[in-house]
Amino acid sequence: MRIGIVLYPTYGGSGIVATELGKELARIGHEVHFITYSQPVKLGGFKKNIHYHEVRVSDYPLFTYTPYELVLTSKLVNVVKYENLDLLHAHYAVPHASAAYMAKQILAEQGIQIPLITTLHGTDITLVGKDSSFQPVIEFAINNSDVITAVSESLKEDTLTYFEVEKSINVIPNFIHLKNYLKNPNLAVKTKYAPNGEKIITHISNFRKVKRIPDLVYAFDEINKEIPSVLLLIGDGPERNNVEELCRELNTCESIHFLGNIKYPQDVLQISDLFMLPSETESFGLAALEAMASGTPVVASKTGGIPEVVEDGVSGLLHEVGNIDGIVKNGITVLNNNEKFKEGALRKSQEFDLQSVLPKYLEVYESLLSEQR
Ligand code: GMT
Repeated sequence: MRIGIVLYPTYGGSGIVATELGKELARIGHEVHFITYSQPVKLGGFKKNIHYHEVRVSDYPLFTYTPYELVLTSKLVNVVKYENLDLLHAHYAVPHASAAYMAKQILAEQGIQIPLITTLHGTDITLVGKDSSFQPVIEFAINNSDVITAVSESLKEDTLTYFEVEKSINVIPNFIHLKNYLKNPNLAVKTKYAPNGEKIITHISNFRKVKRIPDLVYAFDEINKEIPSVLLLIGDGPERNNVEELCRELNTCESIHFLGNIKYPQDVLQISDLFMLPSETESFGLAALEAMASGTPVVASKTGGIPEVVEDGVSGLLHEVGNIDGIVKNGITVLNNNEKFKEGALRKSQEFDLQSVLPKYLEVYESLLSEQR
């Protein structure tokens, strides 16, 4: 198959899942065309069957806002037409699914039929989708894609709650390549951050408000009083300055390290004793799955799709959103029973190995193409 993948190229989970899906499809022999505005962070170097088409937006003096969606649409039309694509897979509803729908209509006028699969990732529904300035476009894009997939049952439910959806939604969970996560931990790095055998607690996110990182910092401060620990914060985003200020206020900066974006987070997760994700909402929680696959148990909010990924009491412990005492209590319990939870985390992560999830996408692609013939 010749498959076009439209995605965000950044560190967000939707871009990571889309890139890993494309890389595996290419590895098993399909021709994959990534279409986005910059090289996807996880794409890596020169590989067989992988093509990258950059959407280049020029600044015209007339435009106050440069119309990325239109340039993307034109790019999609050209890539489908000249690379002879069999299908388009849009990750994230806006602007990817809506641009892909417009490209589909333009191509239809030229006698080219291109099936469109849209994967909903979460914030396109739970945050952006609720915003009335996007709602009609997202609803239209959902109803006019040939197939809709969502990354968790919870996201499917949210989509049905917020939108008038006429189509059925297939749940295909996120996945990871398990074999990339189980490596020997780098003990020299561990000693650098935890020279006196402190426990290592880790968080990874794009530092948006929805991640509730202050809850984590307050809870860490309490846990550290009971069990000497360090907190490694990975990622970057709008809340980082506030979080840095908070750790200065709490006088806990010595134990908190801001590491910024890291391409292979498993290197940090493998030396961690606990991963924390106190989000307000999370359609899936890919970072929690990455932690589990690295053998690191998770303490996270009982919200959205997280309970589908983190098995409460087995691969970690879940707390109500914003319950800082709950985070502290669960954190201490997991650190004191680390081996049991590590085992549970590894076991649960196996359900989400790429090898078990990929066939579900292939089945969708094949059934769409056979309808087309
Ligand atoms: O979590 C983010 O802020 C990034 C966002 C994205 O669009 O990449 O993540 C969403 O999609 C991920 C991949 O499907 C999910 O694992 C995240 O849970 C989801 N984020 C939220 O729902 C807040």
